Amino acid sequence: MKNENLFALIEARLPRDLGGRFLETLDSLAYSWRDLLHATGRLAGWLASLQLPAEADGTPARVMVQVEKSPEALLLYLATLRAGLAYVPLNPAYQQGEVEYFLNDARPALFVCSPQRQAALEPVARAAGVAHVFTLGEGRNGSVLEAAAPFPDTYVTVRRRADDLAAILYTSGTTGRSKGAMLSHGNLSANALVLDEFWGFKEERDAGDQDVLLHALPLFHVHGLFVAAHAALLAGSRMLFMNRFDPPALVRWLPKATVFMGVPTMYTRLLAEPGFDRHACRNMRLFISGSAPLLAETFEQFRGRTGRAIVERYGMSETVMLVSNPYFGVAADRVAGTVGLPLPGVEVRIVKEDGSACRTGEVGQVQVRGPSVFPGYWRMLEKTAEDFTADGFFRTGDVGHFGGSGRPEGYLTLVGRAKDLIISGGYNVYPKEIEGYIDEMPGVAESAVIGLPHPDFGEAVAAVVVAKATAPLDAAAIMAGLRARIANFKVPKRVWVVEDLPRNAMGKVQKNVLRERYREAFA
Ligand code: MCA
Repeated sequence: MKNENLFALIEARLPRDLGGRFLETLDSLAYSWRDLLHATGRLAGWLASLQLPAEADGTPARVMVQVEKSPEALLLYLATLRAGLAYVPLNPAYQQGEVEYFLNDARPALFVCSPQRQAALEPVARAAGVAHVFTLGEGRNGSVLEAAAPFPDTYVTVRRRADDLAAILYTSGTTGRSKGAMLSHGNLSANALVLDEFWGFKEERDAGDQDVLLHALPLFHVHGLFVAAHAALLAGSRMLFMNRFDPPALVRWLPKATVFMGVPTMYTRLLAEPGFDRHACRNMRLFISGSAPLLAETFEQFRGRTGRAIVERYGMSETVMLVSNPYFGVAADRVAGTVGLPLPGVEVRIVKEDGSACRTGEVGQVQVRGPSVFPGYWRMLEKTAEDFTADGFFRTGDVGHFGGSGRPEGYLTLVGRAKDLIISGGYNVYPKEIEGYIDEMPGVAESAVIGLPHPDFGEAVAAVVVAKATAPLDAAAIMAGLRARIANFKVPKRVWVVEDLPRNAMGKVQKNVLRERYREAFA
């Protein structure tokens, strides 16, 4: 039987010259493909030595990781795959209370955090029943590396089947409770292989050219961890690795790169960078945008400045990548304002409320099925059942249409979300969660959290709060209170204290009225 572990696929495609560079950092550290094999070998050997117990049904133990971005964080992810364990990455911006929820939900056997946070988080992890707590720092430090150092640098990758759990990615939920999307080795491998061809990595490799990926995305989400990193790993491409998105440094590095993937905020920030022009992009063959809608205006401005047409694509944590504008063909095939065509093997349909199919141009719910679509949410059978149709399509919660408005037939345009979601700089935020925190504050009667147009983040989180008659409320105090409890990207960038919230005849808060009222707040 073939080993369907995603790491086995990566191993099968390693470049012949293992001495070649797999990763380079801004401060000139270089890692070869051999270093990748050896480091993940030692780390996987160490992970195996911990004998992290699988569940009775065979579900592998979880390794939860909340660390700053570093090459070693990427190696730890790959070693977790290699050891056959399930990787659960967390945004380092999450505060203690948020981490506590994830620990209690995923029940990891091992928790890895940054050294600075160990004192605060280790007791929380222990209380959640975590047996092992280790640290990994940004500068090649931390107890993980010390523990793994004595292990041999060879390791036989654990056999996994395609439907075995490889990772759990938490996504915020409409009810305010985050859900863990379970992704299998098969989900991740299938998607990586499709993108390898669809975006031209395979063709470049076959032609003997070497792609170089400029990696500036976080490593705890689908975009940076899976889409970008897997593309480079399967193609044997070098990664120019930036621990954080830094536009001037990125512009300096661009001439050495051929591929970049980013969220729209990164593209608008690049456009604000003086040296960002055709010359800086002279070796670039591919710019990918996703995680949030790319404005047609940004697409055009980018083309004017660089001569390159950004490839916008669409995916979710639950599905990995689903739809993409074409890479092959002519630039005019990339249609601004659309996310493009379903990827090979992915079925996308648009349906009405009653489940019947929409005509071309008609707006409806987007449903998807395919090899990269997840099997369900971690320990949420009912929620999983609700989100799949009887014939196995996942209800994305997004609303869109094929063709229409003068767009080519078969091209998907997203026009909104059935779920009340805010996307800020590529991060998803559900109002309900933030409202929950605000409503708990003393003196608050009720609140409505909305997304407002923002020039940098696309949308920004804002809150409209009603005070109890007894207590005056201070917007700044609400923001400070939230800052102490939730990740900074979720904290409203503006808070308004008002007498009451607009309601419809049924008594439901009219968020559309609020969005209209405050539309220009960040203009
Ligand atoms: C940072 N801040 C934000 C955001 N990022 N606020 C709202 N939304 C954000 N996205 C806060 C900071 O905490 C800080 O707050 C203030 O805004 C300014 O920070 P700044 O230094 O300008 O921000 P940054 O650190 O440069 O971050 C901007 C960023 C980052 C690089 C665009 O947000 C980012 O990496 N976004 C990418 C997210 C991503 O990978 N999404 C993929 C999800 P203060 O000063 O008050 O502390 S995967 C996904 O969605 C799917 C499935 C898909 O299809 O890809």
